[in-house]
Amino acid sequence: MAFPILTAQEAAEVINNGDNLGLSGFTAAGTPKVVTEALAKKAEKEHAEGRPFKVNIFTGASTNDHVDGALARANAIDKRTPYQSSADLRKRINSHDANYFDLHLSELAQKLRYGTFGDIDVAIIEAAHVSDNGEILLGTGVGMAPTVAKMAKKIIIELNEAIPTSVEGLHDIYMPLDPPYRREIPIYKPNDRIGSTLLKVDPAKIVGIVKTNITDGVHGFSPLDDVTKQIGANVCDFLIGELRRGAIPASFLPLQSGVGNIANAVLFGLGESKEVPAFDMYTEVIQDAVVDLMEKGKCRFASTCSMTFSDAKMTEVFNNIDFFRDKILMRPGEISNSPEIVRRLGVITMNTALEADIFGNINSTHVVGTKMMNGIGGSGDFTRNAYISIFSCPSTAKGGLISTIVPMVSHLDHSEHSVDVLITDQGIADLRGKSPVQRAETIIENCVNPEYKPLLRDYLKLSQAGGHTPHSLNAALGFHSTFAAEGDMRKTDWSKFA
Ligand code: 0RQ
Repeated sequence: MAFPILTAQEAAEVINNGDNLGLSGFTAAGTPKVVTEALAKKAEKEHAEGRPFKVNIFTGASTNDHVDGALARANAIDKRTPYQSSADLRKRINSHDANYFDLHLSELAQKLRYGTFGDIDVAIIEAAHVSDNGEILLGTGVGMAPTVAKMAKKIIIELNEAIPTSVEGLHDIYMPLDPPYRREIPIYKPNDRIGSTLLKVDPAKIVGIVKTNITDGVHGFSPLDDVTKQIGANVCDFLIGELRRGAIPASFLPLQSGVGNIANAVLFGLGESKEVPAFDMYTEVIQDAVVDLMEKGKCRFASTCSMTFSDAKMTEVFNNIDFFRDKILMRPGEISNSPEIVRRLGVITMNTALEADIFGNINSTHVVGTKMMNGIGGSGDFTRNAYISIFSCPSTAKGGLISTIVPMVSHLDHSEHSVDVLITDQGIADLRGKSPVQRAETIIENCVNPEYKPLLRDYLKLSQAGGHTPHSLNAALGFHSTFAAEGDMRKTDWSKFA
């Protein structure tokens, strides 16, 4: 092999304080696993000797504990974008130890190429194979690998022997031209292949190969609880209703679904439905449920950025790879999440809210308005350009102490203009074509938990004089301030906000 074999520690020595690091992968899938652990140890040693050591991390989406967890625990992250889901990093972000900025996933690769955030000093790319001339067979996720490999001054390959080379053919590597030379991205059907199966990099930039044998370590799903099942059933009922009235073509449309138990429940419900025909997905992540749907013939094809499967499911897929070869294409995030393609294909999008307000604005990211949860992820890329955009969430959180439907969202990620339908365990609010007051009435009657309905009906009365989108500016965040003071939004007393 043309490239030196390095230990993770030797590879970490290539990385300096203040470097911009670009990583392959999207979620835990396809994300490096050993060099960042060694880097965290190096940072701890530097800190112990009184020297500063932090790096800036640019990735496709969230990562894994080997990256965000290890580096956050070592307090070795300065800038971080565009999405994360690590409890340790979340603490660093909310205490201002790490400077996180939240970004639509489709935008980061192009913003890097535009020069917005400076150079990429080192790219760490997980691979199933690399040839002497620099052709890389990526692993279970792509993320921003093409862009960071192109921009990086140095490339470290993590050659992961847990990934069989039979994954060749599942990737579709394509990089759009940048303005002012940009043309359309030529995807007209979800399964149109537009790029190459391998990522070609300049071999002179590869400083070495670190061998690993570590799986992505994605956990399986917990059994669906009644609330999640009910949300899934409500989303299915809505989609079947649209199909029956002809608002969705009989051949159906491609689906995007976010991550987590609700997305899993929705896909499970669609798989069970006799009325929903076999469908395609144009999405950013596929999880275990999609494998089952493919095996049942219900999902024909999925365009994605990663295969975020549990280890058991991944083994099943690797063992039966020829069955999946024409059913999955993994693309860079700027293609899997491309607003242009989402709008062209008519993608029906399904994402999760932390909180929604009675007018249909969505907070996906900030717990009680200030504490970062994960980030906006790809939800905005899809929502804003959807054929129909759906948000769902349980009607309450923390055992009922929090109503997820509030008078005014405490942080805004998706505005009322982009949100078509809101669905909770209580029911469905179709917001399309409704004025703000009509939306509020529909959301309160159909989606709000019974314990909170009287309070929100009273809020609407209290604010009725207030114009097109009526609010009482004193009381608009009354649920949140009551929760902060008394730990229970049900104790809200509007007379205190008069
Ligand atoms: O808290 O963890 O302490 O139990 O928030 O809530 O209901 O378990 O939901 O795991 O599906 O996450 C929006 C965060 C939902 C996620 C979000 C508390 C609740 C619980 C988690 P605990 P659930 P999920 C695909 C597309 C944005 C990006 C996106 C997300 C915890 O779906 O990050 O959609 N989405 N990307 O108790 C205070 C509220 C709350 C609340 C819930 N209103 N106030 N706490 N919680 N509602 C992904 C990618 O782009 C890769």
